[in-house]
Amino acid sequence: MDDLVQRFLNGERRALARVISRVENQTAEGREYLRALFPHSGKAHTIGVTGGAGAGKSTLTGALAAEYRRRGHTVGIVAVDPSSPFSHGAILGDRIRMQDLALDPGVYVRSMASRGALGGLAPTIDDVVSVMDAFGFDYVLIETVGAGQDEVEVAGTALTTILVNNPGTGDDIQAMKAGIIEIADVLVVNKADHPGADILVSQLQALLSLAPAGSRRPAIVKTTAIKGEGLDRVADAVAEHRQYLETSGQLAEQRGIDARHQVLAIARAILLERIRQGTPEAELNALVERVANRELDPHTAAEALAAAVTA
Ligand SMILES: Nc1nc2c(ncn2[C@@H]2O[C@H](COP(=O)(O)OP(=O)(O)OP(=O)(O)O)[C@@H](O)[C@H]2O)c(=O)[nH]1
Ligand SMILES: [Mg+2]
Repeated sequence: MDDLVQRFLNGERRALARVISRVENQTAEGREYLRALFPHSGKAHTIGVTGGAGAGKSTLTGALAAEYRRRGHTVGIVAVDPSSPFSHGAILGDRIRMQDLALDPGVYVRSMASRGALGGLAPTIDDVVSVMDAFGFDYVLIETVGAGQDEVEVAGTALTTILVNNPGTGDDIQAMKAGIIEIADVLVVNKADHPGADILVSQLQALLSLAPAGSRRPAIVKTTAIKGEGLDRVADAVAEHRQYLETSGQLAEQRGIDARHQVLAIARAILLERIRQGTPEAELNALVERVANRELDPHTAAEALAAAVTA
């Protein structure tokens, strides 16, 4: 193990790939690696890229990575959507091709299934991000599919969250009303080559003007990710947000929130796993049946399961 850790710390990509696999599989060995490497993390700026299906998250992530490379930074990418083009090595855009990124030693791309072995989403993503961070990438970009819980998860994982919107869909404004806008640190209007981009920008500006006085207004940036356009302004907006986090003292606060979120998410996953392991299937079935028959309420049943493994 020490040898692999050493090669990892020396910057060998093969060692990185092996460590990520172990960590992702949530083996005891993986946890040992994480324990050894975690103290080396905490230096990267982590960026979550979220938004609706097909909004251009993968394209934008690739184009943003290319922009950071132009600026001389290294980039790790975690793509958390199994349907993501990253997992198929597909073309990302006219100018930025996955192959270019894959050949660049300053970029490392890792696709992940959206569910970990324990059935929990957050712990494994956080762990893979920590490993990439520890490897020394300046930026770690995390693409997640924008449905349901994932936005909340990515917001908890990344220091800066980019929300990708598209003109002419109408969905976005609905999503904003549902409170998703609150998680966005940078609002991107992608597919600006389509009609309606400026209208969407105005709508977003109007929405932001309703935010409570004194709260930070996220920047709104138009991009045509497929042509690599607007990414310099996205990178600037991220830098501006980073600056804000530092000067407002929120960076330290955010790290505290993230650490708490991670520890509790892992503790929850451990307890659930213990309950699954420690409860014979027949016993679980019997308990569930009593709940279904209204002989027992679900809280009492769950308490019984938890008590059996935590006593
Ligand atoms: N016209 C136009 N098309 C774009 C732009 N950015 C992405 N696309 C296209 O939009 C489609 C979806 O892009 P992706 O990058 O795969 O979007 P995604 O959000 O990652 O999609 P999922 O991960 O499947 O939810 C692809 O056909 C892209 O080529 C853009 O700026 N303009
Ligand atoms: Mg994608």
